[in-house]
Amino acid sequence: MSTAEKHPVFAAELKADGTFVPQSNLFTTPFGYKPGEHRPEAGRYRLLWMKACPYAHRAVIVRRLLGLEEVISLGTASHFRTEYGWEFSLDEGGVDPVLGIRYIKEIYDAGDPAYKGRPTVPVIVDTVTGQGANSDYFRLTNYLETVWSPFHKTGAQDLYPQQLRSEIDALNDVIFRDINSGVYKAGFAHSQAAYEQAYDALFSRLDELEQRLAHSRYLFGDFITDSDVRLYTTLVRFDAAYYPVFKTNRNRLTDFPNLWGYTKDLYQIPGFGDTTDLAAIRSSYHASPHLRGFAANPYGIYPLGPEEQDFLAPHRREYLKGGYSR
Ligand SMILES: N[C@@H](CCC(=O)N[C@@H](CS)C(=O)NCC(=O)O)C(=O)O
Repeated sequence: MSTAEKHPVFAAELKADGTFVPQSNLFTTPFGYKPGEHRPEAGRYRLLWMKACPYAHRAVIVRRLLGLEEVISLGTASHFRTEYGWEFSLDEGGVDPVLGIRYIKEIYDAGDPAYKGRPTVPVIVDTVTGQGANSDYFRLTNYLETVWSPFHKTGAQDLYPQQLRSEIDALNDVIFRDINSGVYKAGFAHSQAAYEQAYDALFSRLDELEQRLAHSRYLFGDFITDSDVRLYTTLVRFDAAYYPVFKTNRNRLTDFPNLWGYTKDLYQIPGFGDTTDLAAIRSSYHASPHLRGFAANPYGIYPLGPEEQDFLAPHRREYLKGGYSR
């Protein structure tokens, strides 16, 4: 495809050299307790997601790990994109039962009637005003981990420990640039050079993390942090979606012994595997109308593997008690 024939959904985000540069977020007012911020409040906010999206999935995992299910409600759009974007077709009557909306686009249109970007998930909506509160997919988990702490369940783990924040932030930046967004930069590239650049950066970063995880059960030791959630949501989609559809195929996740064991380990922890819908992931990336062209999939066939049993196999990482070397 030449750069003259840009993909209709992503056209605004494709540069002249064929590079994919994601749009910026519409709802960016932080959660917090200062004037002008969205004050955390139990029962007021609703997180909207669709199950195939790695960025939305990480907010859903953190919500579960921190025990915020009763505090922030969850609305689930279908993982098949319509011409108007994500639709609540899984719900009775095709509308979100709390917000009464049919499309996530309605939240974006209400926030900015002139909005021309893609209406994306995750987005947290204020159910009192019906307005979008925050769609900052990069920071959303950090808000849940910090300013939402008065609402965490008793004994919730600290996913963003104060003394590690600068290291977590630095690692999150490279995980985002080369891995989370890296697979999209490869998949949505409209030039060979842009694809190869993203592919090389992705696999050199995965090689680096493969080494890091040889001696450390999780990225920072024997405890889970925000960085593990971010890495997991891309890895668990890798062989099902990115390898075949986005052509990130130097090798599969299962060819990296440590990254594969690490992904199974996380999958088997409540909050990770039980929020991962492999069937939704497989069918969305392969057969959602807006992605079919990337997989040259004119008939919308989607694959049956990998399956849950693959992720439930023994990982044998329990003996790794930490020891990640800085
Ligand atoms: N909010 C970010 C990232 C989140 C994102 O890309 N979400 C995807 C799903 S993973 C989405 O909602 N896409 C909507 C669409 O493509 O229309 C963005 O605007 O690019």
